[in-house]
Formats: sequence, structure tokens, C-alpha cells
Amino acid sequence: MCNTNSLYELAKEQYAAIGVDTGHALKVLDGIPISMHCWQGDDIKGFEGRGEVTGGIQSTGDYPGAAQNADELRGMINKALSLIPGKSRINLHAMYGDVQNVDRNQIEPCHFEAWMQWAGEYNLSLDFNPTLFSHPKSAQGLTLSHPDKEIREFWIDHCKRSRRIADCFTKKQGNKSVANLWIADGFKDVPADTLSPRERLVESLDAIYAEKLDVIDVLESKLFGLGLESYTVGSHEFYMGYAVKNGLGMCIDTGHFHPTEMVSAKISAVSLFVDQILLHVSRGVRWDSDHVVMLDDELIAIAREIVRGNLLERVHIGLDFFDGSIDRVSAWAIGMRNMRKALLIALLDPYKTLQQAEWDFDFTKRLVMSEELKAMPWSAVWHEYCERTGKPAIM
Ligand code: RNT
Ligand code: ZN
Repeated sequence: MCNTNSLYELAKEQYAAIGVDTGHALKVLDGIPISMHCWQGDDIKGFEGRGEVTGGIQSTGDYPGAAQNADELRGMINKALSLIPGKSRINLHAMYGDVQNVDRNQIEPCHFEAWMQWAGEYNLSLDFNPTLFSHPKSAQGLTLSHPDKEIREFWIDHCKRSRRIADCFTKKQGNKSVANLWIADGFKDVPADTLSPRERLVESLDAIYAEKLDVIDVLESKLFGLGLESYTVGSHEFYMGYAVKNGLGMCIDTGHFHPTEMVSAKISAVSLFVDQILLHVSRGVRWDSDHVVMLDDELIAIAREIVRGNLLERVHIGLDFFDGSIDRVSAWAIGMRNMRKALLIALLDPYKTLQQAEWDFDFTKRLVMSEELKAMPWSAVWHEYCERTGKPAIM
């Protein structure tokens, strides 16, 4: 007879033989928060009644069932969470509040009352993002770096208010809300002046972050967007510099670099100079296409960098993809489960042994072990985890 428990017992022994404690790995795994992005549920449309998505991002596909209102979206999230083991957080965007007739420069914590109540009921913590796209005042492709002071001020105001909403989340939930800022600002064609928009962005950011609040502020860079192919004001170098200089955090999105550039290769370097990092885990196919996160080599490499670098307290994991061509609830569950599977695989590594082999210049042992690890029975440990947490081992 082979039930999942006996498979786990066997796996436990196999891991013990290489010095890995599966029980400890599961305990650590269960406590790692992963922030699930609300915008997968409605194809990034939001509830302001606008409907059109602009800002260089796009969800494609017409699978039925996109959320039409916040109650529907929360219902879908609850359904997804029933399939997802471990500690989840929910990542909101400003356009998802009760904001039908409220412009972006008027949002208040009260517009997120229903979300806070729901989060309290299900013991979830909330993260937040201002929304600087899909709006008439972002239509020219520039927001915080716009040459018109009035437009800049509108968005500065929106961002300040967004940080206060995140601060309110922090107070309610008893842990810090991550407040991420991403703007699409850029040009379709080759700019004449790449400096001035960046100077204006620095000024806007200075104004936004002047107020000290109890949130984890992070800045998200990008390489390019649809219709904004030639120049991005908030590039990686720009935000890395601004974050280091001003003691802010960085958001690194896996789809925001050249296709051969790996985010897993950046984490340890950034972690030495930036205290708080948010990951937007996504999957670009040929470009920043935001496909559902797969359990691929890069995802496992990212999890290993976090675990091996002892960065679980400083690297916040969030997902960021939007696929409208498949069932949206399943899309969430697939991505969330894959992220946690990758973390489990990383936690089951005999890292100290690998590290020692490397320090001894025994690269043969390092390669032998790394390759053998690929055939270790982590899936039996995953099944055990799902069983213990009351979630389906197989969706
Ligand atoms: C866009 C960024 C950003 C958005 C969300 C909706 O390229 O990745 O994080 O996906 O803010
Ligand atoms: Zn992102």
C-alpha cells in the first residue's frame, strides 16, 4: 500500500540522509507570505467604470468570468485561496476601491473599507499600488514626469493619498503594507530629451515620499511598454539610484528586463544596497507578456536566491501576471502554488553542503549534488504540505 503519508515518510528519510529536515522546511514554508495581485481577476480594468486599459500593459483573451465588481472579485479571490496553501496577502490597486465617482486625487481609506473588512474576516493582509494608468490624465504617456505642473500635481496627490491608504492598512492589519509605485511614463519613439522627464520625476518622488509613513515603499522600474518602446523614464538605473539615495525599497518585476537578463541574478547584488525588495513575479514570453507563472528554472532560481541569501524578511514576494485566455481563478492558483513549490524546493536544498563544496573549490561535488537534487522527492513533501494545510495536493 502506498498512501501519500508513507510517500512522505520515505521522502523525509531521503532528505534526512543529505542533512535536510523536511519538517523544518515545511514550517518555514508555511510562514512565507506571498502577495496575490487582485488584477488577474478582471483583466486590470478596475471599478471606476472606465474599462479601457492604457499605459503599455495588456491582458489578452476572452475567457468568460472576469469580475465585474468588487464583490465578485473578492468571491473569486476566496475561491482561489481555497486552492492555495500557506500565508497569502492580497495586493490591491487604487482603481479597485469603491471609486465609481471618485477621481484618483480624491481617494481615501474609506473607499477601501469593504476590502479592509473582508481582509479582516479572512485574516488577510493588504498591499497597495497607486494607479497611474488607464486615466485621461495619463493619456499622453507621462504622469509624474509630465511637463505640465498641474498634471504632475494631480498624480503626486494621488500617490500621497495611496501611501496613506497603505498606512491605514498597516494599522489595521498589524504588519506593514507594501506600497509599490509603478508608472508607465515613456515615449513611443526616440526622445530628444531623456534628462528633463527624469529630473521632473525626481522632484515628484521627493514630494510623494516627504511624509514619513508606516509602509514599505518600493519603486518599480521597467524597460519598455506597448506604445512606449523607445524610452522609459523610470528605468532600472533611475530607481536603483533613487532608492539607494533615499533609503527606499525597490520592486523588481521579472518581466521588466531584456529577455536574457534574469532577476535571480540581481537579487543578492541589490540586497546589499537596498533594504526592502518587492518581487513582481511574472513570466514574459518573448516580451513583458505577463503570462501565468510556471514552475520553471528561473522561478526556482529566484526562490533559491531568497532562501540562500537569508532574505525572507527583506524580500517580499508578489505576483504580477494577467491572462484572460484561461480561467482566472485557476490562473491565480497555478501561479501562487508554483511560487510556493519553488520556495519548498529551495528550502529542501542542503545549502550548507553545497556552499562548503564551493568554498573548498570542489566544483565536482557542487555539480554532482546540484544535479542529483533534481531527482529528489520534493513532490511527496508538497503533497504532505497540502494535506496538512487542508488544500488539494492536485488541483
Ligand atoms: C506593469 C507593471 C505593474 C503592473 C501592475 C498592474 O508593467 O508590472 O506592476 O503590472 O501595477
Ligand atoms: Zn509589475
